[in-house]
Amino acid sequence: MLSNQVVPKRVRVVIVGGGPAGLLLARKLTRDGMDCVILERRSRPYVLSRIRAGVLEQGSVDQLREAGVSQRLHEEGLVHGGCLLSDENGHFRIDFAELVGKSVTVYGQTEVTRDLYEALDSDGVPIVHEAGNVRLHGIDTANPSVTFDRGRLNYSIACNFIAGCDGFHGVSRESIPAGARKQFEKSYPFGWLGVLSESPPVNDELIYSRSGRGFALASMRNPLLSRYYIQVPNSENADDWSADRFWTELRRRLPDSIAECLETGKVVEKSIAPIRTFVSEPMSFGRLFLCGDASHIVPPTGAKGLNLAFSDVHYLHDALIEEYRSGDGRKLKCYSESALARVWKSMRFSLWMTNLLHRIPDASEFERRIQDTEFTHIRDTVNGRALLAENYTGLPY
Ligand code: FAS
Ligand code: PHB
Repeated sequence: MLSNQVVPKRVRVVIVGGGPAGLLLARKLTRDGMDCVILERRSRPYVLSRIRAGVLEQGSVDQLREAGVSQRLHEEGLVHGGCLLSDENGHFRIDFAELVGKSVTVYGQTEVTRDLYEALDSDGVPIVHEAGNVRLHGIDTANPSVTFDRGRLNYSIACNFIAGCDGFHGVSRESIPAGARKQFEKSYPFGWLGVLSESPPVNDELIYSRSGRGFALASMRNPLLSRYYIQVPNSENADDWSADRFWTELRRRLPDSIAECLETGKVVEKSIAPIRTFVSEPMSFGRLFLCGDASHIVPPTGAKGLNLAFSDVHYLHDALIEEYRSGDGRKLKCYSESALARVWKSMRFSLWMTNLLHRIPDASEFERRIQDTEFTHIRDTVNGRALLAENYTGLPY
């Protein structure tokens, strides 16, 4: 779908990828007078059909508010001052407000994406959907360009900079020569089987449960739409999980006092997301700058994926605007280092939360004792709880 107008032959920034990173960057650049175009491989209905993240850090909420895209977020988003952690011995609350004076907002990534698309349409930003065969050219020159096709037509757009916001499976990261990239990754032998159900959430705040049967998470999208996850082996197939089988297993992994309150409903989405970690360094090469999943993937346990994408956008927008207004490219030169510093902090926290809460299949008895001790340290000490609250609500940019 070609929205707004025809494809420009030159813009200041070509943004590859119309997910949350690309869309927020486009909105911020446009509001500061920088012209851009978004090239998105999929149709808009397809992009808006994806069910992904659910929790926004305060920094992400602030960015959306400053970008003038937070009206519905403030009307419909659920501000949470804490969350529950549970195991076989019961549950306890992490009080974000008391520990670090901050909160998070529950508002689905799908809704954030919808709000951003609507804002960009009203800005008149060209968004090319179903852009095929996107290729980046001259990224290590002063005259980069991007070509793509759509239907039977081929297009070429000259630009000053390219923002690679095209996710883990995009073309941008791979456009950086392999010899110039260093990649770090760790995979887990399990994933998250997630369901979206038309039923009221079992609790008014999120519950992270570490049970002997495996991890479970009780989340939500709104007072009538719940989001639940259970840890399953990578070998599992979502089609083998009926709704009844899922609800039965979820109840077994929640504290009894909570499980008995679980209201089930029609399951409107069911899928398994892999639990993996990935970082590709650097996040820039010549005139190409990577944002979000194009450069890094964090386990969803710490609710950091979407928030890290917005963190990158904060740094890249800041750097592009400085260069645009003053010609000073220093922040652009430091972009990768600045963004990666926060990426690795979020990666550390996400790995820590994942190792704390999941049943690690090949863990030794010694490792299980250490995991139990770590969990009781969080439960029994203010410092332990404050460490979790500080990272979960979002470290400063
Ligand atoms: P995205 O992947 O969202 O967007 C990239 C866009 O680029 C896509 O629209 C894609 O179609 C497009 N694209 C790809 N290749 C292209 C090409 N060659 N040309 C043009 N466009 C191209 N995070 C959390 O915090 N909590 C969660 O619970 C959570 N659950 C997740 C579940 C799943 C199944 C997945 C895959 C991710 C989940 N995440 C979660 C992480 C997720 O929210 C990402 O962090 C977030 O989408 C990152 O946004 P972007 O960087 O914009 O990447
Ligand atoms: C979600 O609601 O999808 C969600 C919430 C918190 C997480 C991960 C996913 O840590």
